[in-house]
Amino acid sequence: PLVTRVLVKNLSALPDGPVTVSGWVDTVRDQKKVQFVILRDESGAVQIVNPALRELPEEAAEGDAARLATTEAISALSHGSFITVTGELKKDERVKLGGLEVKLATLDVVSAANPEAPIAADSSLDKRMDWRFLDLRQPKQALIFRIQTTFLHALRSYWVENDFVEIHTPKLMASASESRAELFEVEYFDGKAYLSQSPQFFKQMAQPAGFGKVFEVGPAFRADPSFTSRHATEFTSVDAEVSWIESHDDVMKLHEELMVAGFTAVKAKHGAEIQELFGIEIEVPAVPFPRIPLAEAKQIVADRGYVIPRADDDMDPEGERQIAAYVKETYGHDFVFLTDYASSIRPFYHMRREDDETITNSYDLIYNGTEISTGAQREHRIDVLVEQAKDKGLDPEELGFYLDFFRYGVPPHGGFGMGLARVLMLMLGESSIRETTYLFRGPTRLLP
Ligand code: AMO
Repeated sequence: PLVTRVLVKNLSALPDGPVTVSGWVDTVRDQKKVQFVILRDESGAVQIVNPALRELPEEAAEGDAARLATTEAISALSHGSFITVTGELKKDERVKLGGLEVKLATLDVVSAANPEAPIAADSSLDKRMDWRFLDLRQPKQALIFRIQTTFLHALRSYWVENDFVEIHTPKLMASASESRAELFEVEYFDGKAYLSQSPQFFKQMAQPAGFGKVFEVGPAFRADPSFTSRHATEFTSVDAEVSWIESHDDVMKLHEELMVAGFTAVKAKHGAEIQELFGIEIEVPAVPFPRIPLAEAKQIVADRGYVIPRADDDMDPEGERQIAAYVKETYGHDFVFLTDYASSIRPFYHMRREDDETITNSYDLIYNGTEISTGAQREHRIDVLVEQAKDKGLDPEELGFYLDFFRYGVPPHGGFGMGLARVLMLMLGESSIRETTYLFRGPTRLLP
């Protein structure tokens, strides 16, 4: 049977008496007469106390040999070893750590740790990535993934309550799903396959399939060689796609409701811990989020004295920071939808405006100064879609399977894709998505 251990956080609710706790050795204070071990499990830390017996008295009592062995075992404990302790729980207000301690009866060193720890608190991020499992033992790092769980759970609850269908689209593809430039090619028997860059085509497929509303949380791959703090070669993409929209505004409404659901749950469950470990007060964003057409946003940024250096029509990272600062000052909001991106910089499947085909019905969601998401209404009229594909230099032949979706009755639809690690990075004020990705993948990182 499994050891019936008690989680450290639950000790305070127990009466004084016998308990079993298991966890990792945090620190050992090995004093002559008494030994203290701070034991940490996934829920917290507790002090273990052991009256030391350094040598056998001439007239040794029964159990003295065992006490001597335990004392020596504690002296030899290395940081990070996994131990199980049985003993007597005793409340004691003088104990700073949780107002209780466990007086040790037996010690079982289940799995000893090498005494030389490969990383310390001040190790470089790269070194910490090398030893990610040890890095994740720190309560602050572990909290990130509890927050992620809560956030995604809230999104899922929203989706389930609102009748969405969960889909799992293939990650092996016969063609690109976004830009060809960022495509990973893999050998596929006698031919080639490509790793999926986005569930884009297949979440759209669910619309003519009659699913109505779908979502997916899954991996996306981008052969992006850059080493920025916000790019990974593999990331978790949070996608939604819905039928019967009138414009991208309906997608934005869905998007902001989801963010409110996610942030509300995170604040309720982890607000205090986030305050303590990250020094950040989680704010549930007010709806509607500000919406600013891109052209206007660029003018605002220019008026603030920042000239976007790129010749094309996109917003660069500094421009995103500038517009976010403006929105924060003007509306007190951390989120902003930038809308109406130029057709020239958007994929062929974005619907273009009826009155101005140089503009798409699309948006980017910026949070604390960084893009976390792209969304759009899709072009569902086959003739227009084919023209737009050609306009982008794409071969309609190669897109055949996708174009067929639009030849047998497809409702107007739209959706968005959002980078999960980016949301967490910006929510927690972290400087890189390496911190908020369980195991980061980048141009020079495939291990562990
Ligand atoms: P896009 O390419 O803008 O849109 O990606 C959507 C969101 O995914 C995240 N993201 C990344 N995160 C980490 N590393 C990367 N290399 C990376 N690339 C993208 C970002 C980005 O905002 N199919 C469309 C979405 C849609 O229209 O539904 C798409 O993939 O947070």
